[in-house]
Formats: sequence, C-alpha cells, structure tokens
Amino acid sequence: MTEYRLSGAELEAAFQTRVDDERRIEPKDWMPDAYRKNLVRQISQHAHSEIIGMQPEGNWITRAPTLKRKMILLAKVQDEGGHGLYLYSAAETLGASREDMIEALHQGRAKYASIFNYPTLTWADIGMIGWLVDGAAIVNQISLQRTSYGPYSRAMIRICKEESFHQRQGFEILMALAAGSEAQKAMAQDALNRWWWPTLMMFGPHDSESAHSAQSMQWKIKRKSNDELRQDFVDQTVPQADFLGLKIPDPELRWNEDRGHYDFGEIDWDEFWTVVSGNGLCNRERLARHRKAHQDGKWVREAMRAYEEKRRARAA
Ligand code: FAQ
Repeated sequence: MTEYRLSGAELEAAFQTRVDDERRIEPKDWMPDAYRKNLVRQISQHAHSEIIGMQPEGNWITRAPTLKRKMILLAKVQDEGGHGLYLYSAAETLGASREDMIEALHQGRAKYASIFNYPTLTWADIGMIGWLVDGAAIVNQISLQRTSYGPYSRAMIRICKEESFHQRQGFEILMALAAGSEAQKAMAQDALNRWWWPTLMMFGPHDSESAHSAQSMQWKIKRKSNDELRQDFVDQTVPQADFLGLKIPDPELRWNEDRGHYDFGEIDWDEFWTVVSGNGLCNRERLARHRKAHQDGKWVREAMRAYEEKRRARAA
C-alpha cells in the first residue's frame, strides 16, 4: 500500500478547519510552527506577569491593617504564584523549557504586564490591584477560556474562578475605605487616579497597532481584540466606581447612547511603551528581585533534581 503524506499546505488547511470548527488543539496534534511560537510567547509572558505580579502586593503583606486582611492577602498572592505555575506548565506542553522561559524574562527578551511596574504606595493601592487589575485580567481571561489551545483554555477556566474572588476582595477593601473617614476616601481616590490609566494599558496597543492580533484572532488564540476588551472593562467598571463614590480621572469619560458604550480619553502611549521597554518606575527593581529569588532557590532545584535522579536510578 502506498503511504500518502499530507503536504504542509494540506496540514495547515486541516489545522485551520479544526480551529474554525471550535475543536481544541491538544499538545500532540500537528500545529504550524508559528502557532506554537506565538502561544509560547503569549503564555510564558502571561506566566511571568502572574509571578512578577506577586511583588507589588507582596510588598503589603506585613503591613496589611488587620490579621484578617493579612491572611486574605497572603492567600491571594499565593494564588497568583499558582497561576504562574499552571501557565508555565501549559507552555511546557508546547515544548518550551522552564529554564529558557525564565532566562528570556531575565534577559528582557520576554515581557510581562506593564501594570506591575507601578509602585504600591498605600493600602488603597492593594484595593485597586484587586478591583481594577484583577478586574481587567478577568475580562481578558474570560475570553481566553475559549482560546483554541486546550491546556491554555483549561488553565484559564480555573484561574478565572480564583481571579473573581481576588476582584471582590479588592472591591471590598475599597468599600471599607469609601465608607470611612475623609482621609480614607482621599486615599482611595488618590489610588484610583494613579491606577486607572495603567490598568487601561494592560489590554495592549490599539488593534491597528497590535502586531500579533490579526494572526492570533485567525487562530482563535485571542477571541476578542485589545480594544474590544478594553471597552468591555470600561463599561463594567464605571458603574462600580459610581457605587464607590469615586471619580474616574478622565474628563472625556461619558456614556454614548448611540454606541451603547462609554466613550473615554486617549491613553498616553509614550508612557506605555516607556514602561514596556523596561524604563517604568519599578522595572529594574522587579527584575532584580526575581533574579535574586531565582538564584536563592537554585539549591532547592538542584536538590530536587539529585533526588529525582537517585529515585530513577534505584527504580532502574
Ligand atoms: N504589558 O501585538 P500585541 C494578571 C506587548 S495577568 C506589557 O497586541 P498580544 C493577574 C506584547 O506582548 C496580566 N507588554 O500583543 C494578576 C507584544 O510584545 P512581544 C497579564 C504588552 O500578545 C493580577 C507587543 O506589546 N495577562 O494581571 C502589553 O497579541 C493581580 C505588541 O502587542 C495576560 O498576559 C502590556 N500590557 O496582545 C496577577 C493575558 N500589551 O510579545 C497579580 C494574556 C501588549 O511581541 C496580581 N495575554 N504588550 O514582544 C494577552 O491576552 C495578550 O498577550 C495581550 C497583548 C492582550 C496582553
């Protein structure tokens, strides 16, 4: 019997049909190299964001105002570490090695979310991270639950469940501050003034400027565009700010009856690219701390590797 091998073009067409039919791509399925590469890029950067994102909140664990708040914050920061681990594992199913991914982060070849390069100056900032940053992350991740790559999609389903709890705890911190003294209300407003615009930047450049969007949408890695997600976030968050009695720092923000959405002002894209290119307020500090933690943990990785080798040698 003659063996018939599919050509590259036929394999790509079959792959696209599978994606279009909403069937998930699994690790052992054939996939275009560029699909694999794009996914490793996005998933590893997502993982780095979760891990680096532990730092701004970790900064407040020892200073949380009550024992209960401390316990909640500790659990939340641990959850973010767990999200990073699910995501590194999802990237590993594509053949990426953990060491290479970490090295790319340390060398500045791999990015992480710009938002985590802003400092957490007051307790209200911890409320803002939960309410706004987790809120924005959820809007993005809910759409990623339907991403075409199975392991990434399944990680997102689990992560979204935990993120909604994170968002609520942030909102609850702010409800307490908004119902507190004048000084507490002012602290919450000051935090909103500093976190609003960087949060809108989390969704990335405008669609017209987004390098990866067109291909990622065709492959259904991304299900909604950067601008669509940003609009969803603004629409759902403005009424929450009203409820808290806080003012969003955007003079152009208003409800547009015709569009059925809020109009809002333009992001300072110079600031965005400054932060993304490594020159934000905390970029150097965040990376230096990650490098040190990684170096400090070297002996643990070596001990685990030695243990595993010994166990295998005994079993052989
Ligand atoms: N920051 O062509 P696009 C969280 C880069 S998780 C830094 O539009 P794409 C949980 C982009 O990588 C937050 N860089 O890119 C938490 C690309 O550069 P490259 C993270 C950014 O991938 C809460 C270039 O610009 N979530 O917060 C940013 O199609 C609280 C061109 O951009 C995810 O990662 C940015 N904001 O769309 C943890 C979700 N935006 O790679 C702790 C998954 C863009 O060519 C505490 N990722 N860039 O060198 C995504 O959905 C997408 O990757 C986007 C960007 C939407 C972020």
